[in-house]
Amino acid sequence: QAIDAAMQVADLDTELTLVYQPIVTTEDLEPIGVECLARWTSPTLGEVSPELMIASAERVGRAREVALTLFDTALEAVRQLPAALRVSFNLSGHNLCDASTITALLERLTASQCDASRLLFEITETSLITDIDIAEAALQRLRDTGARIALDDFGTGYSSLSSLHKLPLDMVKIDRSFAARLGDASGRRLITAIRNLARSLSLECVIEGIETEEQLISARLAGFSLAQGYFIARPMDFASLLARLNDGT
Ligand code: G
Ligand code: G
Ligand code: MN
Ligand code: NA
Repeated sequence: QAIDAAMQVADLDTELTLVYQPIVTTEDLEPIGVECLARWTSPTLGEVSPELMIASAERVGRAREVALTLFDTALEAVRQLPAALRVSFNLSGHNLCDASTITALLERLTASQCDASRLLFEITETSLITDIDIAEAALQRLRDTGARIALDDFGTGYSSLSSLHKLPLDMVKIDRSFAARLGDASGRRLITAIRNLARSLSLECVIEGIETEEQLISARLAGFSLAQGYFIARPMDFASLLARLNDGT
């Protein structure tokens, strides 16, 4: 496969970057954090989606290297952003289930002297399926630093409902497929029920994929205080993020 050939020889330091998407309060659209999203520009293939990039890195044995390269960039962002902003970093199931990857991430975190409580690790429900005990141990190690854990794409998996209460979690991110259903009454009831479930477990809740003003208003009415999506802000490079934060818009 061309993608694996390109990944095998990729210069990760120069070909991988992060873009940043604000997470804001629904009340006044004030950013409370940013999610880091990977971008790979291959000299031979051009832009490759993060899903394909991550899958290829796993196939060619570079998943740990990719995670660590991106994490260094995320820690640099933590250093440069206002202390009130939390920085979310996505971890794949492969990363989570490899204890030496977690060890290496923790070493980078310590060496950076960043305040770990400003970091949030996002994991998906599907990443928990392979081995829930190993994943749980990894989450505990990450959380022991003071970093927080968010369950991403919430509502699309099927493993988590039974294990939700025993996992060390701080936040759930409601999958963007639900935001599209804010327009109809039955969708709103479903979304409100999910939010109530999160609330009863004392989990913070972000609704993702807000693409219109109507969806933002409905999300606010449904009791969501945090949101993310194209209507609020698209993922952007670091310079654009700083400009936007300084703008106050
Ligand atoms: O940025 P975009 O919407 O194209 O991301 C597509 C998918 O890739 C999302 O599910 C997102 O969580 C995932 N993704 C983006 N960046 C990273 C990353 O740095 N690590 C991992 N594991 N997944 C990522
Ligand atoms: O799985 P995860 O939540 O990490 O995925 C984040 C991905 O969702 C990013 O690739 C980002 O580009 C994309 N995304 C962010 N906001 C929106 C949105 O409002 N609509 C859609 N369709 N995608 C979004
Ligand atoms: Mn995410
Ligand atoms: Na998500």
